[in-house]
Parts: sequence; structure tokens; C-alpha cells
Amino acid sequence: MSIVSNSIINADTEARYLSPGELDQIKSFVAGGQRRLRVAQVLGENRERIVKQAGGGLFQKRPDLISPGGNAYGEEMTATCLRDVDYYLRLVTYGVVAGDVTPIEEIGIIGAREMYRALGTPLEAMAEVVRELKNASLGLLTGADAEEAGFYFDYVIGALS
Ligand SMILES: CCC1=C(C)/C(=C/C2=NC(=C\c3[nH]c(/C=C4\NC(=O)[C@H](C)[C@H]4CC)c(C)c3CCC(=O)O)/C(CCC(=O)O)=C2C)NC1=O
Repeated sequence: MSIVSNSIINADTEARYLSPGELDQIKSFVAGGQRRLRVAQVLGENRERIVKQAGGGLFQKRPDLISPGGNAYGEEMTATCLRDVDYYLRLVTYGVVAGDVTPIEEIGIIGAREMYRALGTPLEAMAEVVRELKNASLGLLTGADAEEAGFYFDYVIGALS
């Protein structure tokens, strides 16, 4: 789940102390802690506007989705769609805090493609909305903070593509 718990599980499986290499990795994880927490805080505090902007961007490019016959057509379906957008932003903040994609993968990626296929939700539109989420989020972050967050958005985009 995070580099700390993973390293401990691996070391304990072999009944050994954490190796210098593992301690080095944990050291850089700890050193980046404040940055990761700051990123998660900015994204969480601005979730409503980020999700709104991402959804607006998607529907501007793909008006068919919210037109009759579209997967997100109708108030309820559009709200469910935007809820999913919020889900993925939330999962990205988990990844940022953990410094690891595993929580994102376990909660929102495994089985997601099959689920969306079954729901008739176009996967390329899901990938597109996460691209929009990334753009909206990176507008609120700079430098290493933006880079950190960008990594997790890119992971989701790749996994849903
Ligand atoms: C946290 C992990 C998690 C995820 C990821 C998740 C996704 C998820 N999205 C769903 C539905 C849905 N998802 C969408 C999403 C969209 N349709 C579009 O055209 C757009 C491309 C897109 C929004 C960007 C829609 C419209 C539905 C409802 C589909 C239906 O009921 O026919 C459903 C079916 C059940 C429900 O309606 O709640 C699930 C389980 N649930 C979870 O617990």
C-alpha cells in the first residue's frame, strides 16, 4: 500500500532487517511527505471546481455523451458521471499520499474497464475526462507538486485507455 508497509512486509517475509536500499527509498518517501500532503490538500480542497471544470471540458468535446442516447444523458446519469470523475480525483489523492499507485489500482482500476464496457460507458471518454482532471488540477499546482500529481493522473489515463 505504501513503500513503508511494503518494505516491512517484504523484509519480514525473509525475517530480516530493512536493507540499506529499502531505508534509502523510505528516506526519500519521508522527505517528500510534506509535498505529497500539500498536493492532496490542494486537490481535496478544490475538488468541486476541479470536477466541474473537468466535466465541462469533457462535455464540450463530447456533447454526444449528454445528448439523447448518450451514456451520461439526463440529470441523474450526468450526476453519476460527475460522481465517477470525483471518484478518480479522490483516488489520485490516495496515490499521492501513499506515494504509490496500488490504492488507485485496487479501488478503481481492477475490473473498471470491464465494468464500463458493461455499462456502455465509452472508455476513451473516461480517459479523456481524467486528462481534463489532470489539466484542471495542474492549474492549481506548480513545479514538483504538479509533477507529483501528474504522475498519478497519467497512471489512471493509461490504465483506462
Ligand atoms: C471508487 C471506485 C468506483 C468507481 C470507479 C465506480 C464507478 C461506477 N460508475 C458507474 C456508473 C456510471 N458511470 C457513468 C460515467 C460516465 N458516463 C459517460 O458517458 C462519461 C464518459 C462518464 C463520466 C465522465 C455513468 C453515466 C454511469 C451510470 C450508467 C448507468 O446507470 O447506465 C457504476 C455503476 C453503479 C452506479 O451507477 O453507481 C459504477 C460502479 N464505482 C466505484 O465505487
